[in-house]
Amino acid sequence: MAETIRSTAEKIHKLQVQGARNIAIAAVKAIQRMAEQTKAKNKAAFLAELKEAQSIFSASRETEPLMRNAIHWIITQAQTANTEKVDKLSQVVVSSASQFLKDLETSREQTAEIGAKRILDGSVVFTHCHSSTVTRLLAKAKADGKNFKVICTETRPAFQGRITAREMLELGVETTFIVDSAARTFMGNVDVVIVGADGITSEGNVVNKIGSSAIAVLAHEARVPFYVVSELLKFDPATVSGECEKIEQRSPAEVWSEAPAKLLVRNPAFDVTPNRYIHGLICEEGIIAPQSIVQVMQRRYLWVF
Ligand code: RUB
Repeated sequence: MAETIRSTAEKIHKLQVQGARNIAIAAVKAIQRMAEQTKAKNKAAFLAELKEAQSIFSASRETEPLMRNAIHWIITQAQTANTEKVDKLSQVVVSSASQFLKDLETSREQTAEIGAKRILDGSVVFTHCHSSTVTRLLAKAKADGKNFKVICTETRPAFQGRITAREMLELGVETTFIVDSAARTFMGNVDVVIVGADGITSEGNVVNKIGSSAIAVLAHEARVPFYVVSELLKFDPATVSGECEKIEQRSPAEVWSEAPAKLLVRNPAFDVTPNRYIHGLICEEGIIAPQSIVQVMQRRYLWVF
């Protein structure tokens, strides 16, 4: 297998690349490079290389439907291409990967444009973890001239909240950084909660960084709207046929590297926020009810099913 696939998958697994979008982008670019450098002798061998890359990336982080959808789309373009020539198939992969990345960028810009309107001047925005989709939305709100403050959690155990905090400070946004367990203490002063997503199920439940569902319940208790910002392609089509989204279980050492022997340390990376706690799903389609996700996907991205 191409070195570029293995090394990218390792970076993804180790969180050197984090967040669903960045993970999908890294995987798509690696597949693009692999296609450019392929030494496959025929179409079957070329498709086998792509399939192997697909399973390596799927195993690198298992709760990443955007990455899976992206790879599925690219492989389908190669499979259905009306050619047996490897150099032509390589071109198909390279150009469909570029198209995918371009469309993903467009979706994020549309999403930011729509969501920024929900950031009111003078408001306090609460976020959790680091979502590049959320920070793009907040950058757009700032560029639109909105003045707002951000409260962000540190996000144990991997501290992705520090990335968010730094990005907010770079934008010139007054930012307060709190431990995850302080969320309820601060929720009373919050106007809106916005988090990203790793996955969206067929019921419109949202899989995101561990702790998101607790924050959603706190927002509900405090009557604060809780929005999820996500490209529609984070939808997982397997959930339609009854599969549950797999929740990645990470190494206990990330939580406590020198934990006492016999102590059971658990480290789920994500949790599921039920749709009833979600005020709206901000996506390239607009702000939609999470429960309408299957209908919207059937209309816009039928190929994922
Ligand atoms: C990151 C996380 C982010 C989503 C969305 O978890 O939960 O909220 O991935 O991010 P991790 P984006 O750090 O474990 O990857 O909007 O950038 O896709």
